[in-house]
Amino acid sequence: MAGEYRFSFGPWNIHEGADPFGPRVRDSIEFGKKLKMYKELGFDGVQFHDDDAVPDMDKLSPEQIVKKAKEVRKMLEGEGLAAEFVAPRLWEDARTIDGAYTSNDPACREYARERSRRMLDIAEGLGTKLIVLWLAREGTYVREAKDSRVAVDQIVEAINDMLAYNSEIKIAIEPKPNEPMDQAYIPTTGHAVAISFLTNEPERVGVNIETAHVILAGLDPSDEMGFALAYDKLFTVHLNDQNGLKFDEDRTFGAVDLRRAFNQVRILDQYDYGKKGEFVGLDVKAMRTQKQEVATKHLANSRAVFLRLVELVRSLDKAKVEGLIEQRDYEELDMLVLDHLMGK
Ligand code: 3MF
Ligand code: MG
Repeated sequence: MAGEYRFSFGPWNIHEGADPFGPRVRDSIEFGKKLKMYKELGFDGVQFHDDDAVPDMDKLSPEQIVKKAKEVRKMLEGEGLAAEFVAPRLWEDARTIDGAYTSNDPACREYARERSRRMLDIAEGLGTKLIVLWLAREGTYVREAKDSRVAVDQIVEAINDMLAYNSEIKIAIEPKPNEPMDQAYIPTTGHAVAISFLTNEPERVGVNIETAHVILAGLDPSDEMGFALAYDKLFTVHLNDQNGLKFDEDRTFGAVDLRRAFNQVRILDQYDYGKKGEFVGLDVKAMRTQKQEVATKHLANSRAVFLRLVELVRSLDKAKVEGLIEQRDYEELDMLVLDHLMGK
């Protein structure tokens, strides 16, 4: 069954534990060493920010960037890995303080568009056609500071620019309602799907649904996945877990609400997610309390939970489910699922 699914994570998922209130608590692990951990942990795909692949890319020429990306591709091949996607990191540079594509400063907007083109060169060098767009700072703290009508046009133009620059790539928007912004412009799956239809090539623009982000929006992750699947726009997922409306926790998949995880696996498995080459992507963070030697357990555990839940999804008595739906006995259906998850 593991063979039916391929899993991926990003190098940022093995991290040092710094948070806004305290410094790192674990040593950094060099990129090459992280790559060696992928297969051991059961993973085949690597998710990238552009500068995970090409550090300090803003100081390099386009040719140097491509050369470096191709070297990383060789490293991946050496480990039997593939790049799943590349995402432009548009939230750390001083020119993205006020947003990237929606910054009020035209020179900063141009930086974001240029950086996005270099990111596409990196994707090409790494050999992936999937781009993820987490629109981190496209939003406001103060509503009057930007025009939300104009912001949509600016995001659409930036996406059109990328679609035209490389005719083979597909873009998965990763919606998130808040953090770092108070209000983000593309907060949910519905917004991302809607914006795809404003672009020049809607079929090339879809979504990356992250469990925690959906929960932060007060919605249900499996229902959001169903919505995206209905539009054929679930290009990838960022599975994790989240305990209510707090900071983005990126907990181990299923660790907070096993039934909510079960329902995500259920809809993915039911609708053949992965059969067109999609990875089961994780975006999970080791807790700050975790010691160095065991700070990758969140990855192996998330994968193990996913695979156990595939078994539970497939062994749920479908005839019983249908019978209870027929009788409209949803209390009994509730109990059937609970018993199943409790191993009865
Ligand atoms: C933020 C995220 C990000 C994105 C990543 C890829 C750091 O909440 O989830 O992870 O997933 O940048 O776009
Ligand atoms: Mg994510």
